[in-house]
Amino acid sequence: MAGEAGTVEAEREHPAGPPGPASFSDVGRCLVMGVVNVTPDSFSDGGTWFETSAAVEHGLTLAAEGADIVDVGGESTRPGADRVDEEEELRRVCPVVSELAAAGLVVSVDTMRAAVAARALEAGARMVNDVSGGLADPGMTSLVAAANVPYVVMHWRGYSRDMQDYAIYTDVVREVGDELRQRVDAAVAAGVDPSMIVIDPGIGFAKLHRHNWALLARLGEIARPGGGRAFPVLVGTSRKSFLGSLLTDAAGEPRPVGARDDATVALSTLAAAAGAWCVRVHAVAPNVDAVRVAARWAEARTR
Ligand code: PMM
Repeated sequence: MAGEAGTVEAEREHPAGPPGPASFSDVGRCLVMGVVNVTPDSFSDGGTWFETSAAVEHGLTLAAEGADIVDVGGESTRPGADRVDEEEELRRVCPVVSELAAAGLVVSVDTMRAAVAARALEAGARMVNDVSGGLADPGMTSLVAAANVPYVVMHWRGYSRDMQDYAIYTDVVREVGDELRQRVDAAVAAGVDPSMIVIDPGIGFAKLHRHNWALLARLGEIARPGGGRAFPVLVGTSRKSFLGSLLTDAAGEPRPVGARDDATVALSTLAAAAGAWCVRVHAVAPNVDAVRVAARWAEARTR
């Protein structure tokens, strides 16, 4: 799924270089996106990076650990979360994007709002990560089309408050693929260049644990939603609750959020070996090791 033009380093030196996802990925391996949640209430790290200075510091640390992209978000999407208003989301996100972009990092903005995406792009973000795949804001796809930046289209069925009510599937891989196809078609109809689209099965978003596992086991099919052309795939499993439920202790208690990074690393290795374009993670350093191992393993397999 890797592309042909440029490296992330080259992109940092030549910010006007080729803007598509292919231009980020000629590092010969799956990319690693580090998470910077500027929120008080994310499930994984809520509150830790809520102050602008702490969030900037954290983004710089993730880049120093090898993150290819840092993903800055100001709205928690944990199951049950209420929406944050637009002004507050802008207040959280823009200064952090601005400082990280000025420091030369490749920054993506994790938002469902076109206005936030627009301001973040003005502040230097180079990619839009929309967990709603264009469903939450009808202005998002035309904004992305005009900006001509990489656009992550995630599978989504509703806002976090009640999304788990929609975790109903007969054949989850086929249905997620068909719904992603619809979102991709809508984005292209709005003018988004297909080569700018990255797709994401939306692990944990309107999914039961067994749905997450089915999707992860069949990433190759997800890459070709609806059986059509292949898109780069981004996978976000980091610290999510299906890992906690898998790794119960002797008393049957789920593994706490802060102790799920080793399992995340295992999944990053598997996802990279399956051809994922990028993994979105909180603990960058061990996941960079994982995708490097997967790349070397894949290389040995082809010899
Ligand atoms: N997961 C979260 C937030 N944003 N974006 C994409 N593209 N894919 C994901 O799986 C995803 C995301 C939730 O995790 P967090 O609250 O720890 O950031």
